Amino acid sequence: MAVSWVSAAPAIMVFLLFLSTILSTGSCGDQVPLVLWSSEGYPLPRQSPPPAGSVVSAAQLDSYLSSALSAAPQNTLLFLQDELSVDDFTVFGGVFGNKQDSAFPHLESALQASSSPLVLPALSWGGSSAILPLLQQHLGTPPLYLDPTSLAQLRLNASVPTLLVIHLPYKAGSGLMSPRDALSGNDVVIGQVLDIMKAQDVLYTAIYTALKPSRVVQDLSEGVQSIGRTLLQAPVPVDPYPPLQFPKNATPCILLWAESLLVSVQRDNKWETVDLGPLTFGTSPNVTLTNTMCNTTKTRLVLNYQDILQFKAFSLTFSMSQGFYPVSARNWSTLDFVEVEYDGLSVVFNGSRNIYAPVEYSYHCQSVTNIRDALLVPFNPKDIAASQWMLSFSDFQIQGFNVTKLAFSYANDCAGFFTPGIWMGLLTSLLMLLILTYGLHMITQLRTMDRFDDPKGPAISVPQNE
Ligand SMILES: *[C@@H]1O[C@H](CO)[C@@H](O)[C@H](O)[C@H]1NC(C)=O
Ligand SMILES: *[C@@H]1O[C@H](CO)[C@@H](O)[C@H](O)[C@H]1NC(C)=O
Ligand SMILES: *[C@@H]1O[C@H](CO)[C@@H](O)[C@H](O)[C@H]1NC(C)=O
Ligand SMILES: *[C@@H]1O[C@H](CO)[C@@H](O)[C@H](O)[C@H]1NC(C)=O
Ligand SMILES: *[C@@H]1O[C@H](CO)[C@@H](O)[C@H](O)[C@H]1NC(C)=O
Ligand SMILES: CC(=O)N[C@H]1CO[C@H](CO)[C@@H](O)[C@@H]1O
Repeated sequence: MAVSWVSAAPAIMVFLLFLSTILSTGSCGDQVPLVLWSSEGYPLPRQSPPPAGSVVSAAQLDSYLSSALSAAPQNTLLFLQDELSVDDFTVFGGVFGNKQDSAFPHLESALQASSSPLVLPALSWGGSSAILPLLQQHLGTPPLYLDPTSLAQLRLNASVPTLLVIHLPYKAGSGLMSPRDALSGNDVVIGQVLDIMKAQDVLYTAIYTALKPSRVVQDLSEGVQSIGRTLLQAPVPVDPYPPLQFPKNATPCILLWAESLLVSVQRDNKWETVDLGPLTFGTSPNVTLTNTMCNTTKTRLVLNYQDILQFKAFSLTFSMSQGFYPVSARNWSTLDFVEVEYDGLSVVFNGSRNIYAPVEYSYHCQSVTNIRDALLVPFNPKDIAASQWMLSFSDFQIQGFNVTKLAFSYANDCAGFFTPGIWMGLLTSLLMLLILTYGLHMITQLRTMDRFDDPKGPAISVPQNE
């Protein structure tokens, strides 16, 4: 063959370049949160937070930092974690007033003590990599990198501005550490540093952010209203049916929509299934909402049916609550429980820390189920009755708070855009493309040889037929 590896090398380089651009542009929609606070009793200038859902760019960060640092103590601590997303604050943070189950007890106390912390839930990734140069520029001092193990030797002089960069050591993943353990390990380090500052009477400004997001979240930059499930945002004619609302003839406080609500029960080793969707939505629903209630912090939607799966009385209850999570500085709503009641018995499934949305948003998920990588887990894992029920809600959307009209707000989706499946598909197609490119390249390089022998030797003479 006349193709050499040398001639194929440019094609491979081009491919690798292509791959790296894809990888980097695929992530530019990702955001990390940033939390800025100052030592106790040293108020930061009050700044209006960015509107919900908007992404803070590097330039906006610059203006936030310059007004914060103009008045704040000049000793600045930058806590950099490898990965962090605003969702970590909800999933692992404590609900307001309850610090026991929080992974961030030190951070939460520091924020509560500080008079006006600044929380930017979504800082663009470009902005987060610009933070160190920006701080250096504002403070006029080079960063000092600090290893948490050398914390004990830290001696600071309050009158000399310093920029301390503390790379938080714990990292989730690689099977060694759960995300929660990594976050609480890092929180302990934050607590130690803050204690040292306090012990040495040094006033400080602290910033907690990350190098990259811990999970890829949806890009909210295009504005809260314009994206998401536009199909359900307004009662457009395309809608197969409107969402279920409660109360019926007034401004609703709860909205629910699903393509299907499948409920299965196991009886004598056989599964019996019913789709409650047609009984719940559409033109001829046969459901009552007795016992449904809502107030500003708790919502309970009870769907009561009759003669379902051979049960006389059957109900499905969705319990939601909302609360303020200090670290993310906003209220989040969670779907806490889904309860199945059948003829006086009941099984309860927990969804609390998996199913959540900012309180102004609705929650949407293509599939909410208690089977396999489930969002709903049995409240009591030992409860045998729970294993005899399967719930599977598809194209599920619920909003229990801040409903203002008969349409869902922007939906917080349970799946980020770049799911593992999408990545695998993308990489597989790129690999195929490489093989194809290489094949094509080989074909174009193919040349018929004009000689069949050593070109330096005498030419072959082919005897001609007379
Ligand atoms: C802090 O720095 C100032 C100015 O450099 C110096 O005068 C002072 O002695 C230092 N204080 C301590 C405790 O080192
Ligand atoms: C609702 O369901 C019950 C039980 O299956 C049935 O008896 C009743 O006729 C239904 N009502 C309507 C309006 O379909
Ligand atoms: C909302 O309802 C729950 C449950 O009924 C109750 O515990 C709570 O006090 C109520 N909150 C308000 C603000 O009414
Ligand atoms: C946020 O939650 C708290 C309770 O944790 C509640 O008092 C407050 O009204 C909520 N704010 C909004 C805007 O819903
Ligand atoms: C279900 O939720 C409750 C309260 O949110 C919690 O106490 C309980 O541990 C949870 N159960 C499981 C199995 O996660
Ligand atoms: C009806 C209702 O709860 N409206 C609230 C929705 O959220 C906005 C922003 O947090 C509040 O200002 C409204 O009062």
